[in-house]
Amino acid sequence: MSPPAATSPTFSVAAPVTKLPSKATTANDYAVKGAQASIADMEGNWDSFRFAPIRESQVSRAMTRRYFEDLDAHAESDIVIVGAGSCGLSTAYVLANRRPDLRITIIEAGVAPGGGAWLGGQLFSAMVMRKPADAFLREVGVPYEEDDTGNFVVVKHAALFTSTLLSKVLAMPNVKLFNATCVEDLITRPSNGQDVRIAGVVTNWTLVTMHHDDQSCMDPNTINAPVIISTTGHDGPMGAFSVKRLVSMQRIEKLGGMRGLDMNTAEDAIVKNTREIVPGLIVGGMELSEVDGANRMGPTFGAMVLSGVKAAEEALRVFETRKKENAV
Ligand code: 48N
Repeated sequence: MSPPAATSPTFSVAAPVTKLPSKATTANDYAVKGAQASIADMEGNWDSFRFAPIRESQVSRAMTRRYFEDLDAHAESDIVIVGAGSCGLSTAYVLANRRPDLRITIIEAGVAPGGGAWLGGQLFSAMVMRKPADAFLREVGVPYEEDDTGNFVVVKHAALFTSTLLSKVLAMPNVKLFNATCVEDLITRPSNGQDVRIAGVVTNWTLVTMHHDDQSCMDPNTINAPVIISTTGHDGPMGAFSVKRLVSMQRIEKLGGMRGLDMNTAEDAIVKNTREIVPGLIVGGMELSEVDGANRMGPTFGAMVLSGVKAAEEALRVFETRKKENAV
């Protein structure tokens, strides 16, 4: 006999109202679908203030129902972006705007997306972007100051850039961010004989991924997609994940290894060389410096956003090719 399904009392919900009684201050005043109290209704009325009623299971169901609906839908994605740093988020912003018809999935190992873009450099707040990356800031709507040289702009706090970009990306209906989730392998398909092309990602909760060595096997989950964009950076516990995995699966021979800091050389190279490294896998941002042996640029972020713009362009080219080949 199946266990009794937990049933929560169903609250009777009155017809949606557009306007609350003039001074809505009791819980019942709010607990009508569509009712919208204002802050002014509450100010000065704290003695009688109460939240609308709830049952804990309703919170659980509100979260889990949506999460697993998303997981089910995104099991087949059009494009997966690995890493929600400045490059990955810029890629997602461009892709989702240019192709609202595509199902875009972002996998971010950290609880907090944003990667290294919450601070400018050495924990200083301001973020520098060399022109013409200011064009991206204007498109996203991030305020900045022009430097007197005319060669670069400064966002007063890196978190202003990252939070603005993140809010725009998360608000897009065709984008889903799975954070605290790690890509711990790549899905492959045979391609041209002994080669393989990338056809999806293998994921696990990041906390599980971090403990494969000290726990028994904990199998992963999977997401199929014809195009993967890897922007896992060069830093942190999982930096350059995908290109390191290509070496360990002997799909590429070795990594070039990131070179010393040279802003002028580094930023042009990262943007120009953002590309499909192996069929189905595009690499951008600082992960690219590891595979190409490119210089690092240090605390300037223009290459990250414009590498994202180029990665999005490359991804759409690859996506259309795969669609023609019907290669999934
Ligand atoms: O910010 P990062 O590290 O990477 P990018 O390429 O978006 O931006 C790089 C930039 O922050 C710099 O390093 C600057 C310009 N400095 C350069 C220099 O010379 O020092 O973001 C990568 C994201 C992080 O949030 C990671 O948590 C995440 O990728 N990540 C992963 N997410 C899921 N699965 C993985 N396997 C994984 N590995 C990393």
